[in-house]
Amino acid sequence: MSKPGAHIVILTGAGISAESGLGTFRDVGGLWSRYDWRDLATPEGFARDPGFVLDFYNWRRERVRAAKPNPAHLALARLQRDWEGEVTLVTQNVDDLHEQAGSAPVIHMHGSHLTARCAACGHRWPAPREMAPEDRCPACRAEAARPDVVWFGETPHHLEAIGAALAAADLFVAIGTSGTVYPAAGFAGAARAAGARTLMLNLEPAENADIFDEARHGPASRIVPDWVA
Ligand code: BJW
Repeated sequence: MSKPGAHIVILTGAGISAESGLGTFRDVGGLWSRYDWRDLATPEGFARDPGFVLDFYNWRRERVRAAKPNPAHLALARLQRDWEGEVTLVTQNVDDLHEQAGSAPVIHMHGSHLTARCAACGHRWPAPREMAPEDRCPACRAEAARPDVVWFGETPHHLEAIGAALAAADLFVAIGTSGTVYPAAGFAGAARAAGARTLMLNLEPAENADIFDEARHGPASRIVPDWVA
C-alpha cells in the first residue's frame, strides 16, 4: 500500500473481470484469438458489415448484463471509499462491474456496452437488448446507431483528466491488463516519469512489465484484496 493521503491511480483491464465470467482479449481462448479484431473492433469493419459487428456486441452485452462483480472489484470499491487520499479509477473495460461493486467515479476510457452512440451526431442513449443496423438515433433520426465503445484508430475518452491524474499520482497500479494497447499501455511510464511508484497486479508478466517497480502475479480475485487489505 502507500502512505495515507497519497494519490493512487488505478488502471484496470479485462483480467479483472475474467473471474466474473467475461472473456479477455489476448489470453489463450481470448476474443482476439477467436475473432479478427479488424472485422469487429475498427470503424472500417463496422462500415463493411454493421450487422455482424452489432451481433457480436449484442452477444457480449448479454453476457455483461448477467455478470456480477468479483472480490477484486469489491476490494477496489472499498479502497475508493475508505482511502484517506484520492483514488482515480480508470478502466479499459466496457462492462459495469466496478459500478456494480460500488465504485464511483469510474473513468471509462474505452466506452461502455450499456450505451449506444450515434455515429452522426454523437448522442448517447441506453443500449437496447438487441441493436440492429436500421436503428435510428433518438435525437437526429439518422440510421447511425453504433456500440458506444472505442475501436482501434479512435481516440479514447477522458485523456485530459487521466493525464492530470497521472501527473499527480504517488502510486500507479495496473490490474489485469496485458500492456499491449496504447495509450493505456503508456500510463505506467507517464506516472513513473512524474515520480510515482508503479505496481502491476496480473496473472502473468505484462508486455510492459519492465516499467513497473513491483509486480505481484496471480488471479485478481486473490491478489487485489490482498493488496488492498
Ligand atoms: C488476469 C486474469 C485474472 C487474465 N486475474 N489477471 C503501433 C504501436 C503503438 C500503438 C499503435 C500501433 N499501431 C496502432 C496503435 C494504436 C492502437 C494500439 O495500441 N494498437 C496495439 C494493439 C499495437 N491503439 C488505438 O488505436 C487506440 N487509440 C489511439 O491510439 O488513438 C490515438 C490517440 C492516442 C493518444 C491520444 C490521442 C489519440 C484505441 C484502442 C481501442 C481498444 N479497443 C478495445 C475494444 C473495446 C471495445 C470492446 O470491448 O470490444 O479495447 S481492444 C481491447 O484491448 C479492449 C481492451 O480495453 C484493450 C486492452 O485489453 P486488456 O484489457 O489489456 O485485455 P487483454 O486480454 O489484452 O489482457 C488481459 C490481461 O489480464 C492478461 O495479461 C492476462 O494475463 C490477465 N489476466 N485473467 C488477473 N483472473
